[in-house]
Formats: sequence, structure tokens, C-alpha cells
Amino acid sequence: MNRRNFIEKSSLGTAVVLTSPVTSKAQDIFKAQKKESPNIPIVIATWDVPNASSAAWDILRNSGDSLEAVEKGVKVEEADVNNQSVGKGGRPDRDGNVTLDACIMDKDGNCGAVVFLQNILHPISVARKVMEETPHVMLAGKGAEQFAYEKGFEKTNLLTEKSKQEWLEWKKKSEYKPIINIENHDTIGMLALDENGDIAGACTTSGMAYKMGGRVGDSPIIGAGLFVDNEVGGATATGVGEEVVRTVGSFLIVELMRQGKSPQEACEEGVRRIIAKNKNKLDFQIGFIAINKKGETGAFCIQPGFSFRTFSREGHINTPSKSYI
Ligand code: SD4
Repeated sequence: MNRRNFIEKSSLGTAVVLTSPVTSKAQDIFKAQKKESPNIPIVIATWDVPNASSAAWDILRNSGDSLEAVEKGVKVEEADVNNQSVGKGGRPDRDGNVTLDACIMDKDGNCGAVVFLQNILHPISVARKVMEETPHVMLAGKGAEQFAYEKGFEKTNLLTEKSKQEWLEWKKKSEYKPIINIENHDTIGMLALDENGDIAGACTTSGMAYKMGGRVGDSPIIGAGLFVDNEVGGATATGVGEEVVRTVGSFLIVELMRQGKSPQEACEEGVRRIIAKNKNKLDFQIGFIAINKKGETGAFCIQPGFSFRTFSREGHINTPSKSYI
């Protein structure tokens, strides 16, 4: 069922205003900002993912909307077998199963997520369908997979020979030890601000390599791996998901921006909160990126090596993130 219909039906006759309350004054302010800023529209993504950011930019520069841009953008990484942290080609869990997590959020605060999804190439598109065509926010495991088939997604083997061989090698010692900055292109989190001034975000991953069967990280958790508030901005995360969940990191960063911090200051404070809880063992990576309504961006991480891609009229740029260490 369409979410909008569901809300209307479930509101017991109470009138509900469903459109976003963009006043003409707000639109005027936005138009003025847009003239000044070469950063509207803009897309920002975790890690050096030029193909994904190009795909998103193609939508934005043709006046497309931010939701379409982030979905199209992250799908590039989901389909890329060389990215072993997302979609097809992703490293499996310790039992050899590739299980995917993804979420998406639009300008109106609608969101959809899938967790522990198997055999489906594009979890982000399933998450979008959860958002737009069900009364729910999150579907898990077999239920999510069944829903995907009902929506026309095909069954796909996600375990490539390369990831399988690496997993068989790993099994010899079976030591769970997340590697920092594995290959420098990991989970993709993407935020876009379109020319109407609307922000959307997407995050998709195969999770930590060789995780326990059933483990879900931050990436599909709204507020942790991704959060968008179209009044303020958006944030998304990469790295050891358990730590991001413990601080509800992306929500925290958006709220810090609401209180007046720049995206950069907010990302730095978000990482500091995680560090404060882990003073004695900073042996893992967390990276956050953020964007505000002016198209200003920020990024911060614990360990050096994290970078992020932006694409705007200013150019297509991979920027090394500032780091705590
Ligand atoms: C997770 N945050 O599942 C993801 C993994 C990741 O860089 O981002 N790796 O915890």
C-alpha cells in the first residue's frame, strides 16, 4: 500500500497536511543562496567512488531530484563486483552468506530500510519500495527477500569467486578482525542536495566482512548510518557500525547542525563522542560525512585514510578527510 494512502487511511478522518511546508519566503531565501553558491546542487559520498558520484550528478545536473540521485548513485557500487563491501561481490558473513543492509530517506522524512537481505542485487531499490509502497519502514531477511521478488527483483548470486576464495582462506584462522580502510572504498553513504534545495540520502553495505550470521550494523538504521532532515541537512557513516549505533551518529550530527554547527564541526563532534566511549582502544575506523542546506559539506574520521567524493559545479573531487589520529 502506498505510504501516503496508509497514513490517510489510518488517520481516522483527521485532516493531515502531507506536503512539505515550504513557504514562499523559504523558497526566496533558497533561490538567493543558490545564486551565490556553486554548491547547489551537490552530491557527497563516502570514499572515493567516482562512478557512483557521477551517476548521481547526472541526475542532479539535469534538474533531477535528490532521491533519484542517491538511489542511482549507490546502485553503481551495489553492482560493482570490485567493491567487496557493497552489493554483489560483497564479502560474506562467517558462514559464507552475503547479507545486505541498506536504507534511504527522502526530503519529507520518509524512510525505508532492508536488513539481512540475501540474493538481491539492489537492496537500496528494495528499501525505496519499502518506503514508498508499504506501511512499514524496515523489512528483514526472508520477508524482505520475498517482498523484493513480489516487486519484480530477480534472484541473484551475490557471492563472487574472489570473495568466496578469500572467505575460505579466512576460515583457516576464523579470526574476526575488522580491517581499517579496507581497499579505501567501503560502505557507500550518499547525500544529495538538488536544485530545489531538497536533501535525500542513501546508505548500502554488505556489512563487516565475516560478521556473525544475522549481524546487522548501522548502515540500514535510520539515525545511525543515515539521517536526513530537510530543514537542516543530512549525515551518513562508514566504519564499525556497532560504534555508530551506540551514538546514533548521523542523527546526532544533523541535530548538531540544527544547533548551529557547520557540517565539518558537527562531524568532528560526532567522532569525538565515539572516541570518548573508546578511549583505550581506538583501533577501528569511523568516518562521517555531512551536508547542510547551503550545500556546505564536512567529513571527519578516526584513522587517516578515509576520503569522500563531491560533485557540483565546482568539480568532481576526491578529498581526504581530516582525521582524529
Ligand atoms: C557496518 N558500517 O555494517 C558498516 C560497514 C562499513 O566500512 O561501513 N564498513 O557496520
